[in-house]
Amino acid sequence: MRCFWDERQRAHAPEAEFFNGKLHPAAEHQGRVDAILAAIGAVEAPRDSGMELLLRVHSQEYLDLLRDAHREWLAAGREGDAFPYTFPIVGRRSLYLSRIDARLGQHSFDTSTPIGPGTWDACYWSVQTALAGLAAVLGGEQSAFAFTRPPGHHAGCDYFGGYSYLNHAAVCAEAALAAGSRRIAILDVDYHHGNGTQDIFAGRDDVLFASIHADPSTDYPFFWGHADESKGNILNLPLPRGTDWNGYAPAFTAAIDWLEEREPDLLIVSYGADTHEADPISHFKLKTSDYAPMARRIAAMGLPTLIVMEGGYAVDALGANVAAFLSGF
Ligand code: OKP
Ligand code: ZN
Repeated sequence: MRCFWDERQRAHAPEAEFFNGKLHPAAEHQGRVDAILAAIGAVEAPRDSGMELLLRVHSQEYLDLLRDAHREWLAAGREGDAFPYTFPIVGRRSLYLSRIDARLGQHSFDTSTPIGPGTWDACYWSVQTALAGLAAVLGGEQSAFAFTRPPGHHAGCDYFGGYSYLNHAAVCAEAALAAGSRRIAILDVDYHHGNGTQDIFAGRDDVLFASIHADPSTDYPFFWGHADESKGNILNLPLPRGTDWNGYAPAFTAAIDWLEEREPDLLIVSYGADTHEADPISHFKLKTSDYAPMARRIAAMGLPTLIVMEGGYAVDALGANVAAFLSGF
């Protein structure tokens, strides 16, 4: 399978994230990159297709913030990575203040997603990597893997969070529609609900979003991903902590059936390896040996398929998990 990656994606190197009342070493760190690259072998670098396709999903003022935030942070006399700390929860999002803290809070929903000096570059090239994978699929490859990093599925059209800044799956769905696809299926099998992707496409009939994830009553991102959000083009299948393949498989099959009934002509898989039993921030019990059968079932849909990388933080198992998943195609 053709795999895509750009070395400039390494430029995002967060030191820490804030949760449970303190800073923790960032889970989304460089070790993930080396683990995955070692396991997938040869990668192709993307060409630069510019900003145009990003703007089909993300707003200009949001993209401006991502690009400028760290410079403004330094100009305000701060050190290290830029973090939001106050959010316009009572409304007034239209009160577009120019102070960096207000801009950060207006475009984010957590304190786990810092912006460093290299974040914009890494995110920009990560989207280009995704678009290169899409181009391969539209060009006739049955499947392709875009090693997108940092992840994307928590990012909305104008917000970051959950280690995500630009939503690769969403940009690729819009790009595919622009290139003539009729209906896109997005299957999200990361441990966490893909709230950004859901927000971006809710109410549409040309993009379907099916997600299997940890019950947001107990797990991040809490405020999205509940079963009762399923309607129209959205299907959420939350599962309890401790779920193993036996518990996972029925929901997974239901998601695939639901997508197939709606006759998409292209599939985008948001793949997270954080469903693995060893994942340090997650609580499912999938095994490395579960990923190839999972992927074979997806491949049996017979659709041109782009796989984009989301989470997966058990660095020692990560390479094997990604390789196992890709082997199923
Ligand atoms: C990104 B992706 C950890 C608290 C912060 C943020 C999780 C982001 C996951 N206990 N969690 O979906 O893998
Ligand atoms: Zn995740």
